Amino acid sequence: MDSFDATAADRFTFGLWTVGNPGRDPFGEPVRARLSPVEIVAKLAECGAHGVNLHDDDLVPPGSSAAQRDAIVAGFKRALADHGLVVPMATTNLFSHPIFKDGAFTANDPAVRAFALQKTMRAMELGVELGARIFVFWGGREGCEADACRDPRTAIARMRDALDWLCEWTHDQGFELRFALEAKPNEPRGDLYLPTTGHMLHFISTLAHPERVGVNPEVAHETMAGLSFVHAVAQAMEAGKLFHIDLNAQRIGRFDQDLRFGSEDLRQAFLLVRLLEGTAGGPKYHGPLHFDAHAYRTEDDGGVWEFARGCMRTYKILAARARAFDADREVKELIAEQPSRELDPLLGRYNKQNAARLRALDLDAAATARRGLRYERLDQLMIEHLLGAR
Ligand code: GCO
Ligand code: MN
Ligand code: MN
Repeated sequence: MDSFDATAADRFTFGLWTVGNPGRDPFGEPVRARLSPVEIVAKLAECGAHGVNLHDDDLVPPGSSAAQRDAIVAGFKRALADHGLVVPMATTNLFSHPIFKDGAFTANDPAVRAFALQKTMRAMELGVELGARIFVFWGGREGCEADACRDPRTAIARMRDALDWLCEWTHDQGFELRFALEAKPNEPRGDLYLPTTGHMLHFISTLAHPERVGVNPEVAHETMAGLSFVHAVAQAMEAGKLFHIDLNAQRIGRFDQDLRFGSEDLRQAFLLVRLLEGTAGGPKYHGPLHFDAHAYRTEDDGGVWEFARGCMRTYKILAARARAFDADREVKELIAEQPSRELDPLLGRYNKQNAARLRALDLDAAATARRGLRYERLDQLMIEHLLGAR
């Protein structure tokens, strides 16, 4: 045990489906036995996690009777209490059952949409019963291959109807649930609707109750689209919409890898942790730090817990590196370095007087353009901190 091992105060969470992933892939059968939710709770607590999240079906197998459901939930609650774990987030599986082959909330068949809403209402009741305050929407199969099957505008309108409906319903139930929308560009469908966090942020502004809805960006998903995950998260934070986050690792151009946090693109991982921890200034993220990742298919159960510890340790190591980087005097000087701040107030606010002053300014474009910005040095310092050389 060292200072990088996790404790509950670190707010780390895992999904039942993450450490419980048996290693099935499209080409091969499971390589590990399924762990029960109660076993997972005990193991996660031992590793220093703070919470566990779930899809409805991860805990209560589809087709369970009401009595079976209640017994499973009671047993799970006992395990949570015994091991001091919480359930900050819950979600619905709207992708495994064959009925969802053409999507859930966006499917053409109203019977599918009705089933999806009903399943989500029940999943919300389960989540609230377990204490969840955040409900994630990942549109697993909300997309298409044969694009002519539906006008994409209709798909978006149906998604809006479903979310508005569920916002009203949770309100009527007195549930204090906030919704977090998770974007993904493709997989398992050829194209998924609302494919990036940016698409989601705009979509939220069109909802009837936008204040109850935010985003759940995932490292792998924004990276699959070739975009900067850090910028997506920053935009969500700036809009007050980062309700939850899915941490993992991914290489551009690949299938959704959901790898151990920090195991690819350490540079993005460093910048992400720096942003979330606010070591460079600005508000920090206070929500759960959720790992939506799974162990390599090469691993046995021991490897799964190595994987879980690795996600959390890497986060904490990167947080320490980010603090050191932002406390470095040379780094501070390079970032603060500006020829003059005196134009900032003028640029920050339009009024007629400022417009007239700006119009009349004598700006030396050539001199400004000649100035080197020293970003090479700044970036090298970042790399040296990241590599532990400073
Ligand atoms: C993926 C997704 C899922 C969702 C999860 C919660 O990797 O394809 O990220 O893992 O996050 O289903 O809704
Ligand atoms: Mn995810
Ligand atoms: Mn993923």
